Amino acid sequence: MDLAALRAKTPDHWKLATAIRVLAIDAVQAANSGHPGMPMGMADVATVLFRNHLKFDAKAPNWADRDRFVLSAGHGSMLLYALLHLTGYEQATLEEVKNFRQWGARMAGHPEYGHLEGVETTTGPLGQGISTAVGMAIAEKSMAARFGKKLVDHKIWVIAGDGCLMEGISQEAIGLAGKQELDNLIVLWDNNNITIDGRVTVSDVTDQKARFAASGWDVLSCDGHDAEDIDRALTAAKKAKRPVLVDCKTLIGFGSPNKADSYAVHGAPLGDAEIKLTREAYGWEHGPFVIPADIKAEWEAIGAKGAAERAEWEARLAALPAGKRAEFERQMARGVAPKLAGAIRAFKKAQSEAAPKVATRKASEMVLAAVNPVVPETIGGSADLTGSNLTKTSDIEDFMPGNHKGRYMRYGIREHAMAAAMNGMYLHGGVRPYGGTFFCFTDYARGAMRLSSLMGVPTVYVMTHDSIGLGEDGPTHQPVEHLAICRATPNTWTFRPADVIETAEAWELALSSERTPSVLALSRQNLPTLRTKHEAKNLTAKGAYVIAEAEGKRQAILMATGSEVEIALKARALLQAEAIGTRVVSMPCMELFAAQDEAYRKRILPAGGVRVAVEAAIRQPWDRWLLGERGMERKAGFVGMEGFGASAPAERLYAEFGITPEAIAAKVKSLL
Ligand SMILES: Cc1ncc(C[n+]2csc(CCOP(=O)(O)OP(=O)(O)O)c2C)c(N)n1
Repeated sequence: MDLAALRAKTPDHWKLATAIRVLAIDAVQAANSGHPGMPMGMADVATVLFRNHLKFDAKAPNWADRDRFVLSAGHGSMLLYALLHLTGYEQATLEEVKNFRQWGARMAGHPEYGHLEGVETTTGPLGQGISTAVGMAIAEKSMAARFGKKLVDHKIWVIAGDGCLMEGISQEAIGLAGKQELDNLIVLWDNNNITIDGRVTVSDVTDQKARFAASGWDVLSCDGHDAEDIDRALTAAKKAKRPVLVDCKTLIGFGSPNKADSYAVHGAPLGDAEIKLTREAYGWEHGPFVIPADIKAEWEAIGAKGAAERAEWEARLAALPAGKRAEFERQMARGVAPKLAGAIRAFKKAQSEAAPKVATRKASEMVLAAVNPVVPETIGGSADLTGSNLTKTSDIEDFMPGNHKGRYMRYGIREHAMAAAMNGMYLHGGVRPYGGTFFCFTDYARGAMRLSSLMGVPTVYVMTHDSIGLGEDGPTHQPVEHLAICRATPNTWTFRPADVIETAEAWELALSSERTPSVLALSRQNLPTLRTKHEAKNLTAKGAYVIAEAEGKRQAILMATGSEVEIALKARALLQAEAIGTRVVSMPCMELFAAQDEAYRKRILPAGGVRVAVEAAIRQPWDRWLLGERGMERKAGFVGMEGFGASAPAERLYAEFGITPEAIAAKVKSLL
């Protein structure tokens, strides 16, 4: 690559792009860790993008109609941080750049949502960014359809590397984007043919361009170091009628005389000697972290060029009728729908009187039928299990090309991309996503579910068929460890409601949550309404509560969730018949119970007597409530699963695995 020729061809561009490169090099060197190669290689593409195409205003990082920029190749975080610093984002100070990757720094190892304005989503787990961006593109289309293009008309730009494209989730995501003809989504592929192990070709021969084309994308190419060629490709990409992949041919570690185009520059500091040589190659005469004032000023002008457009947009927003404007602002700010609480209360009142015997997945559908009409920002969906998850209500239509007012996503058999897209919808603003699959297949969605928790994105996961209670489909479909996994994940509410009332309460909490995602583990089998006396208060909000008090002297406490609460209540009847006073505690959400003060927890789980937990899943999460919290090992027992399930009708499985009222009663008596 002839650096001198490139420099001579577009000298202004060269200075701007080199400023990114040297900041990345210096920050990685100072931190003694990080990934300089990718920022060095993609600085030219990023410079053209920010300079000529990206709609943004560095002084208003949260402007609703800004273009979104997602650095899917999150290891190249210094590319993003350098851009935010240079263009003048207030939080992205030079001090922060110098503090890259250190304790308390906004500029974390990989870009983290919520740490630094301008970081639109957390990336680093490869493939997540590009898939999250698909959700942002869907949200943009939805908002544009609901509020008009004068208010919502922007693009989602992604930089993705070979690693992002090799991850399986990327195929799920691009398939979804292609089908939806998301012409607001442009992916810039850092095609440098290098990963950590060496050349991409040591592990992959995929024709990426053919793959994207086969999935319904337009595909363009450019020389990723030639500013004019990049600009030509990006200009064309904006006019496409489908999502676009731009193949940007680049060199990793561009400009480093001894390390460019090799894996050596992917994830290690260049070292002082090589930095010196690289600076010389760039013709950059300034010391570490020094950006000459004229170059910084030029970058800040780029950061400010969207200000006028933003002012015009603000004026259009201000000119809206007050009601419409308030609704737009509420949805973008992710405020709770004002009619949600009332709808849930009315629903609970009606259902506690009607007392239906329905599966909690069906109960969830009934709740959604009450909620969707009054919460216009929900977008539901399922990974091809709509009739099983019962996630579609009759008032909402499919989201599809030509009907972006539709609020139901046909995600296809793409659990992982569904979860990532839901994160993206929420992060974009204006949408509260929920989506379903079988609880067992949370495994397939897990990478993105973890990011919901890490980012504090209150996605709602509607996970039906929550135990051996699903019956004949057998152990491949019967979750046993999944409740434990969800409960082990920080910042996750795992709800397992026992009846239609608890299901409504769980939905209310999930749709009011500001920072915590919810997993609703819902039954396939019918369950009776247990709460037949209406209480306006949301009892599920406490995580656990006494659903049946002991008569006479209390000798035992049964704790259960979901479908096992009914079984525990039957066990209680057997025990009470033998004058063994037994309390039953329903525990629909362990995390919320753990968050209550000790006085409340002690009231629900006082010391003394026998404790038995009942759940058709593994014991692990119950130990705290059995052994801790005033419990005693010799007085504690568990009735549930020890291994995988089996294929048979549900009733037979419960009998064979010993999750019955009789077995529970026997367990209690053996511990008395
Ligand atoms: C899901 C996931 N797996 C593995 C990694 C570790 N990892 C970080 S970067 C990388 C290689 C990425 O190659 P590429 O996208 O081509 O980046 P480049 O070498 O061009 O910087 C790997 C395997 C990761 N961050 N995420």
